[in-house]
Amino acid sequence: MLDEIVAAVRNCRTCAVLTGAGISAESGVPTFRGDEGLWKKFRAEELATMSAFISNPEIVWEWYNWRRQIISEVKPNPGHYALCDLEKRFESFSLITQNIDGLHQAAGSEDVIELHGNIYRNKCVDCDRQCDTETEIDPDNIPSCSECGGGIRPDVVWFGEMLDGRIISRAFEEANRAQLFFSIGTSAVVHPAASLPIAAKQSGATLFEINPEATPLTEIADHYVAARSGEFLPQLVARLNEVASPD
Ligand code: BV8
Ligand code: ZN
Repeated sequence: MLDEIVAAVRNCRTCAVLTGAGISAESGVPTFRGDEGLWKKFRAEELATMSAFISNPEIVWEWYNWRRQIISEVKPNPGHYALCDLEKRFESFSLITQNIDGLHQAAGSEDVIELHGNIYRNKCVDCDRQCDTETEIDPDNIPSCSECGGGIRPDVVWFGEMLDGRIISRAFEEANRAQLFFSIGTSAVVHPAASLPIAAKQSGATLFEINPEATPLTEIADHYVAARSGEFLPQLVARLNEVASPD
C-alpha cells in the first residue's frame, strides 16, 4: 500500500487534501463522533446551530470557550507536519479542512482552506462583521457588535448555515483539478465537505482515504489505509525521502 501511494505521489503534479477532526485527534482534540467524541457529551448538532445560539447563547459560548481552552493547550501532531512536507512535493497542493482548530496553520501549512471557519475568530450574529474582541467571551456578558449592536458569536459555520460561497467554490475547484485526493480523518458524513472527495474522483482523481475506521467513502476510494494519520503520514514522507535519495 505504502509503495502504491509513494508511486502516486511521485507521478502526480496536483494534489488536494480534505481533513476532518481525526487529524487533530492525536493532538488531543476530541473528534465529533466516536467514543470520546464531542457528540457524546453534547449534541453538537444541536449546539452548533443558530437556533441554539438564539435560545441559549450562554450555553453555546460555554461550549466554545471549553473547546477553545482545549485547543489552546494542544500542539500540531506529526500528521499535521507531514502534510506540510507533502505540500512541497507537488506543483499544486490544496489543503482543505473542516477543522476550526487552526492546527494546520500552527504546523506551518500555508493557504489553508477553512470550510467551517475558525474557532478563534468572532463575528456579529446580525451583520457578520468580524470582531476583534478578545478570544474569551463571558457567556453571561456577551459583547455586542460596535456597528449594529448584534450579539457576538464564534466565526464558524453552524449546521443549517451556508458555507461562504467563495470558499466552497474554491474547494470544489481544487478538488476537480486534483490528480490525487486524500481524505484524512473525516467520517465523510457532513455535506457539502463530504462531496469534495466524490467530486475529485468523478473528475478523474486517484482517491486515498486514511482513517482507522471505514466511512461511506471507503468503498469508492482507490486505496483505503486503516491507520491513524499521525502514524501513517510520517511513514509516507519517510519513504518518499528514501526513494528520492537512494544511497
Ligand atoms: C449546509 C463547525 C446548506 C462548527 C461543523 C441530510 C443529508 C445531507 C446533508 C444534510 C442533511 N440534513 C442537513 C444536512 C446538511 C448538514 C449535514 O451535512 N448534516 C449531516 C450531519 C447529515 N450540513 C450543513 O448544515 C452544512 N450547511 O449544508 O448548508 C443547507 C442549509 C440549510 C439546510 C440544509 C442545507 C454546514 C455543515 C457545517 C457544520 N459545522 N463544524 C463547530 O465545529 O462547532 S461540522 C463538524 O462535523 C466538523 O466541522 C466537521 O465538518 C463535521 C464532521 O466531522 P469530522 O471532521 O468528520 O469528524 P468526526 O468526529 O465526524 O469524524 C472523525 C473521523 O476521524 C472518524 O471517522 C474517525 O474514525 C477518524 N479518526 C479518529 N482518529 C483518527 C482518525 N483519522 C485519522 N487519524 C486518527 N488518529
Ligand atoms: Zn453587527
